[in-house]
Amino acid sequence: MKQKSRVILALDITDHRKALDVVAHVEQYVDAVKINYPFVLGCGMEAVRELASNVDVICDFKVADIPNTNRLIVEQARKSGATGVICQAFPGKDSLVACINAAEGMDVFVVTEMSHPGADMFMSPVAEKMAQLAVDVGATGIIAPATRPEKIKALRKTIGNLKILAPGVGTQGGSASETIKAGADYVIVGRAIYESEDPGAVARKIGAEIKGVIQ
Ligand code: OMP
Repeated sequence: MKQKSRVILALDITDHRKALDVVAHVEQYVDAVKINYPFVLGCGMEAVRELASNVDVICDFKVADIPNTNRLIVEQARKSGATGVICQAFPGKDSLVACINAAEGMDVFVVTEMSHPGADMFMSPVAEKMAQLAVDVGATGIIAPATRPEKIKALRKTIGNLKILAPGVGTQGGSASETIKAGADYVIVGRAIYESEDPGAVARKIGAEIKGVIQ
C-alpha cells in the first residue's frame, strides 16, 4: 500500500452508486479504500472486485473464526483483488496463522484495541498481548484506536516497525494529526468524509493536516 496521504477511506456505504460517487471524488486524496460488511452486503463481492481494479482495497472482514473458516474468508478477500484484510487476534494464534497463510502475501492487519468506548470492557486489558501476537505471526500491522493516542504510543513499543492503521478520526472524536504524532502510519476515516457535502475537500484537508505534522 502506498504511503502518500496516509488517509484510508472507510467506505461504509450500502448503495453502490453512492459509494462509487464518493470514491470518484476521494480516490486521489487517499492511499486505500477499506470496505466492510455494509458495502459487501449492500453491493456484493462483484463490487469489491470492480473497486479493487482501480484502487488498493482493504477487506475489513474482522475475520474471527476457527482456522478453516478463516482460511475460506481470507481466500475470498484475496480472490477479489484486495491488497489487505483485517483479522481479529482474540480467537488465538492458530486462527490468525490460518489468515496469514491464506493471505499469500496480501497485507494482514490485526485488531488490537477498538476505537469505541466499549473496547474498555474486554479488549483494552489484552491489547498489548494481541499486538505481540501480530508480531509473532508475521502480520503486516495492527489496528489501534485514534480515539486513544496514548494507546497507539504504547502499542508502538510492542510492535516495532509494523504498520499502525488507526480508525476513529472525525466522527468518533479522534484527531488525524494527534494520531499520526502518536505513531500511527495511517488514519482510517469514514463518516467525516463520505457524509460531508464535499468528500473530496474533506479528504484533501485531512491529508494536508497530516502533512503538517510529519517530518
Ligand atoms: P468512521 O467512524 O465513520 O470514521 O468509520 C470508522 C471505520 O473504521 C468503520 O469502518 C469501522 O468499522 C472501522 N473501525 C473502527 O471504527 N474502530 C476500530 O477499532 C476498528 C475499525 C476497523 O477495523 O477498521
